[in-house]
Amino acid sequence: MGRGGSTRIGLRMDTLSHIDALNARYGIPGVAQIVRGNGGLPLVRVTSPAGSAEVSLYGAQVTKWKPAGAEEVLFLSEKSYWEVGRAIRGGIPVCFPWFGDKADDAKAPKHGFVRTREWRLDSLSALDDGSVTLLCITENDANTRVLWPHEYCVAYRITAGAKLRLELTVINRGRSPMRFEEALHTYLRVGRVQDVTVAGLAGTAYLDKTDRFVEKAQAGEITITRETDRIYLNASGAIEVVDPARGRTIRIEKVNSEATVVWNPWREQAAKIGDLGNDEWQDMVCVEGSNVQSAAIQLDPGEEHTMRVTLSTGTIANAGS
Ligand code: TA6
Repeated sequence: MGRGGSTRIGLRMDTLSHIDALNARYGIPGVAQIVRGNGGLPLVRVTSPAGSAEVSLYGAQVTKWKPAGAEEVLFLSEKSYWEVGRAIRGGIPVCFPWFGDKADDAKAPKHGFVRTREWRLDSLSALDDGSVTLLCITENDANTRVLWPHEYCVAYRITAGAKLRLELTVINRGRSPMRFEEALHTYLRVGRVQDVTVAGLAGTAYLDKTDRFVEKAQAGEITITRETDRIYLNASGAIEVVDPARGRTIRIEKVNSEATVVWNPWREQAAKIGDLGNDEWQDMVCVEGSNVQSAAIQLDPGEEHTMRVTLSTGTIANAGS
């Protein structure tokens, strides 16, 4: 290439920002763009015939998803921080390689460190059924090794359309066995949490985080009547969140996920969460496909594991009648 040509290209690359460069490479006109989201964080905005969605590359966090013709499914706090170093409050944070506090280090970041890192966008494409699929990747580096001494690759495929399909693959690239926890910490948007039923866990044992992790048995379906923070074990089946105020159900189907976390902070705990608006606790319930506690995953060198969570919505027959 002649001198003038390379200079021109050099100048263009200098002036293109990181986000513009991502959009030039991966954007699909009219279907998916990479734009500056809140706080200037890179955001993949999907507007496909089957549904719309937003995914922040910071944390590979789905922050919005709406099947065509339906209402928004995910809760996103009006007071969320959009700052590097802090997790986005709402949508679907990815928790890895531990869940909650790190067992041997109380100062380590809660829920691991991948929700507060920018992930690499690896591919973005439109599918024949009108949905859009993207692959985000995060890998170990010098910073992660300080917190967790393993070599890994996490590849997260997000497919947004009439359904939202989430596939989290973890690969052990090191030379020793690797044990980790993972959770897709899904904040569901509900009409009034006090009216909601979380169905599908009746009879299942859970660890009650509000009561020193004491193991209890779930009697009947779950209703939220106070602070609820539970890890259901041996809970690989589908869950249905029945939301009479919005006249809809949200179904959560899981593959290779043995634990399900259900969380609502209720009034008093919510007041201590700086990035949750007044009374917003009533608008959300978290139902989290996960492998945590006794369901943590162990991988030998070279092995990989994929957990899949699929969300879909339905209407409640005779809602409002
Ligand atoms: O998934 C439930 C939980 O572990 C709760 O204990 C609660 O603290 C919540 O996650 C939110 O955690 P965060 O670090 O995002 O404030």
